[in-house]
Amino acid sequence: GKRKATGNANNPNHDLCDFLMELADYERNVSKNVYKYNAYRKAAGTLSALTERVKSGEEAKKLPGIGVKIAKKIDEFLQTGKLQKLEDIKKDDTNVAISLLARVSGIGPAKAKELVESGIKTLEDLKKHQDKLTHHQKLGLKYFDDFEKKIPRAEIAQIEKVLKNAIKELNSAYLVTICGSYRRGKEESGDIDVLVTHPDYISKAKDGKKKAISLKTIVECLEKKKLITDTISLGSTKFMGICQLPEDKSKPFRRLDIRLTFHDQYYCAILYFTGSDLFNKNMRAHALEKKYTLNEYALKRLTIEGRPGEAEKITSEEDVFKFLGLSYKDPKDRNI
Ligand code: DCP
Ligand code: MG
Ligand code: MN
Repeated sequence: GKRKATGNANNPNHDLCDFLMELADYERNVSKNVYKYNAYRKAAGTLSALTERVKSGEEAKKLPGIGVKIAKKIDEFLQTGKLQKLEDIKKDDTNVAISLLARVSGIGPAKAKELVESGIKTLEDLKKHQDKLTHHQKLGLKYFDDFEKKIPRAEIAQIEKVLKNAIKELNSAYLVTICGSYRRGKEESGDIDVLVTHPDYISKAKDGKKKAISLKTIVECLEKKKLITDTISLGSTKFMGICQLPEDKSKPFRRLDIRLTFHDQYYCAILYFTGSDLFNKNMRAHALEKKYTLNEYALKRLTIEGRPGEAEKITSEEDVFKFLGLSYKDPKDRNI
């Protein structure tokens, strides 16, 4: 898997965010410490939202998600222009190799470590040992350079047009929403996250009625339109694959995810897939405090025994915020 972006290039704390994200990657890919991974990411997220340059660790410590240890690292970086811990990590070839291989789509930290321990340390090595890779990992390797490139907002808007036209040609009642960082208004995205539903596709409907709605049909249609170029995996509700703008073959290949969700679960799904993942985490924690459980399917009140009850009737994202006693947050304000 690859690295997440924090903020933009004109962020005055860009270099600090970079070193925190490098530490985050190291914790995820090499140490496999998810706790530290999230802590560094949260701190980077906080700094990326500032409009002023941080002057000291002391000052940074007052901000959410920055404690004593990260404050000390910020001081070291501000004073010396580098971080010894990162320099040491980078001196170790094994760390560097694991981090590189873990950037291939489909290769996780465990697989990256296993490969490096078997002597495979570069993308060239990997190309020679494709028998050790899954279909997904082979595609990740093939499109390694393209997948490292961010997708400009304008290109996603073009892809959105092609996608919506094609799906609505199939059946005009389909509802299509591009979620993820694009919906949060980001200028660049790592991939394209699409959510599809249909008014007839509801969780309690008879199978016969549901059959008319099919993700496979949608995918085949998008292949015919030359938007989808490869399939990583296709299930009844989840497609993972690769697309390219049909009208411009000079454009990179892009990661595309499509999920088909029940109409009565659509707004919980939109909320979830709009993210950010940290925003979702906070919202789920808040839900628990209010004795609710929230996921990508439903919002359910917890019984006294702590078991989830019936799903609440949700017909908009606003509904979820209301049930939880929160004021509505626009997608662009969910970039934490
Ligand atoms: N998501 C989540 N928890 C995860 C992974 C994903 O809550 N562990 C949700 C929130 C994300 C959304 O799914 O915003 C889409 O996942 P992406 O990995 O595509 O993340 P983004 O679209 O936010 O960022 P990027 O621009 O990197 O694609
Ligand atoms: Mg995304
Ligand atoms: Mn995605």
